[in-house]
Amino acid sequence: MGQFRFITAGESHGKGLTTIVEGMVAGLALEAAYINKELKRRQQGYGRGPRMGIEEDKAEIMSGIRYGLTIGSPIALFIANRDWQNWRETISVAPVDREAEPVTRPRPGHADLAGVIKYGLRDIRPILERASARETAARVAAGAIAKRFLEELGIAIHSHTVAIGGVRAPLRDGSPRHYGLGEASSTDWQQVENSPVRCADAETEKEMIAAIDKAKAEGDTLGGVFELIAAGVPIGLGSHVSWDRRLDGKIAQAIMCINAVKGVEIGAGFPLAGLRGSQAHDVIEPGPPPVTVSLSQSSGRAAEEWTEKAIASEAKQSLPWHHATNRAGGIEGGISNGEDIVVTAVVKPIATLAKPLPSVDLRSGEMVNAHYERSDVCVVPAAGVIGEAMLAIVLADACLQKFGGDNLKETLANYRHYLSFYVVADGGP
Ligand code: EPS
Repeated sequence: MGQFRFITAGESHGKGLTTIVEGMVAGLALEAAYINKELKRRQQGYGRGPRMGIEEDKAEIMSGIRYGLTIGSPIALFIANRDWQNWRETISVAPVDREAEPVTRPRPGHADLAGVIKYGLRDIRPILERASARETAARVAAGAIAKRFLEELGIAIHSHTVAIGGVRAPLRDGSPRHYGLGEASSTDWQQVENSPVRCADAETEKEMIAAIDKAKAEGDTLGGVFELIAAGVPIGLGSHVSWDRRLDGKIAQAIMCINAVKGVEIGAGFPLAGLRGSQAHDVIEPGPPPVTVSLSQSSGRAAEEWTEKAIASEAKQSLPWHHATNRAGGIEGGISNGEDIVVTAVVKPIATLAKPLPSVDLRSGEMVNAHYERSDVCVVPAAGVIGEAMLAIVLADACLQKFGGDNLKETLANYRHYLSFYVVADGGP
């Protein structure tokens, strides 16, 4: 990561989570309420466990903001763990008289076993505390800052649940997923926000809820698939020139590193394997692109406030060509091509089972059931919100690398200047 970076710290049942975000420009309007809204979205979702009833995630801004505006210095955020009150002895920073009983029954599919060996511990507790998806609250807080910045450039990011267990949402407008242009404009995002499983299709939503209920009753867990869409992305983020500058590579890493994610696709993804070259690509046609995204659609802001979005949209309209489809998911040769960026991720069923899988006790070497305290049944809806945060972080970083600037006005001026010569240059090498 380059211009825009962040690091998180904190154990799941420790005092709280800390994140430090570095590289954000000065002059960006940012309030805790904006970050807290994102934190709340992550906490919702049908299938979460009892822990979410305890926590009410709120970010305390410790630095980097003055009078509601960023000042260019690192932004430190703290999110308290309410549950820490119940774990003060177990997660004590200072030595205690009587240490907690060690966790010695590793859960298949979790970091438990490889973690204790790697870190030379006899207790799995420190591994599971940090491997816990609790850490993703800090990522969502960092991602909210990236999202706020991208809004200024007219870029909006959405997510929705495509599948839970074996239940799959129908394809939009009957066409194969990812193939249409203007994905963001063809989904009812308000409906997604209102859905407990973050799925816009009411019938599928019911089936997903029933599947979660069934898995819960049977002491099991469910995985699924979420989709991310970034709309309003300019042409030219990332680069084909070096492996580590390719935008799709950066996105894949940022999404794959979300807890429980086991697969990432960009655009048409894995089904491309079965297609011929003549079917797999997005034909370039003459004439300006069709207008697909209405200016006020992606957020609650009025159309006239979306100055940058309007400018970007106008710049796109000035091009003498357009893509007929979006199988590439908005990225060709590691460079954003101006279409919606479409990313899909597979979330495995989480490894903590109420009816635990067989394991081996690390102390006795005997066969036992894996460790269980309590857990979620399905985290796919929450994973989509975390995916939005990670995608926002990658895109904010890519925008800052491309357009630079130390204050927002400077960045926006650079952005407008770039858009002003969007049209293919005449002459040159
Ligand atoms: C998690 C186990 C559960 C989840 C937790 C992730 O927590 P606990 O062990 O306290 O019941 O609720 O997720 C969160 C706390 C969160 O904020 O998302 C795990 O083992 O990964």
